[in-house]
Amino acid sequence: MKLTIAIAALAGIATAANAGVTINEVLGSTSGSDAEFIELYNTTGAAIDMAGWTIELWDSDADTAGFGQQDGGSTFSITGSIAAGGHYTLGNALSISTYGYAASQIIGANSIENGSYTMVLRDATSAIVETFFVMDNIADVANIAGAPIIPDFSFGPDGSFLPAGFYRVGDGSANIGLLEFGQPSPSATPGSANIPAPGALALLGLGGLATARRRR
Ligand SMILES: [Ca+2]
Ligand SMILES: [Ca+2]
Ligand SMILES: [Ca+2]
Repeated sequence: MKLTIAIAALAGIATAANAGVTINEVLGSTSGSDAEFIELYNTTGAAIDMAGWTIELWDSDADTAGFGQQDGGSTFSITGSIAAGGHYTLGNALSISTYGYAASQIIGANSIENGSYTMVLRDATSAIVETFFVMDNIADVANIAGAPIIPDFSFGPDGSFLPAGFYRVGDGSANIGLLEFGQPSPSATPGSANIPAPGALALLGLGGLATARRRR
C-alpha cells in the first residue's frame, strides 16, 4: 500500500512542473559583489529543447519608480537543450569563479536585482511555466509588467533583507530553502544536484521522497 502511494506521489511530481523544466535554484544578492546564477532542472526522463524559452525578472517593489519594469538585460533567452534529469545554468563570471562550475550561459554582472522581484519562466510558446516571488517585505507586489499576479511560490525576507537566493530542497522539490549571503553559500550547487539542507529534512515532502528514490 505504501508503495502505491509513493508511486502516485511521484506521478504527481512529474506534472507539478507542467512543462518538464523548473526553476531549481537562484542566487542574486550576496555579501560583497554579487555572485549570480539561475539554475533550471529537467524533471523528465528525456532531453528538452529549450529554444524560445525565456526567464523574466520584474521589479516588484511598489514603492520605487522601477516597479513593474525589467532591469537592464533581465529577459534571458535560453538556448540549447537540457539533458534528461539535467541542469542548465545561467551564471555571471563571479559565480563561476566562486563555485568552479561551467555555466551553460554567461550573464552580465548584476543581472539579478537586489530588490523584490517576480521571476517568470516561459516556454517556447510564451506560456508561463511558473512564477517565483522573492520579497523584502516592504511594499511588495508580485507582477508581470506591473499587472499583479498570484505567484506559484512566495518567500522572503531573510531577516530584514531580500533573500540572497533560493533553492528547491532536493531537485524539483516543492520545498524551498534560502541560500546564504556569505560566499560561497554552503547550500548553493550551481550546475549540479541540489542538496537537502540538514535542518530541512523534517520538512521534506514529495520532492524529498523523489530525490531519495532517484539517488538509489
Ligand atoms: Ca544582484
Ligand atoms: Ca519591497
Ligand atoms: Ca543546483
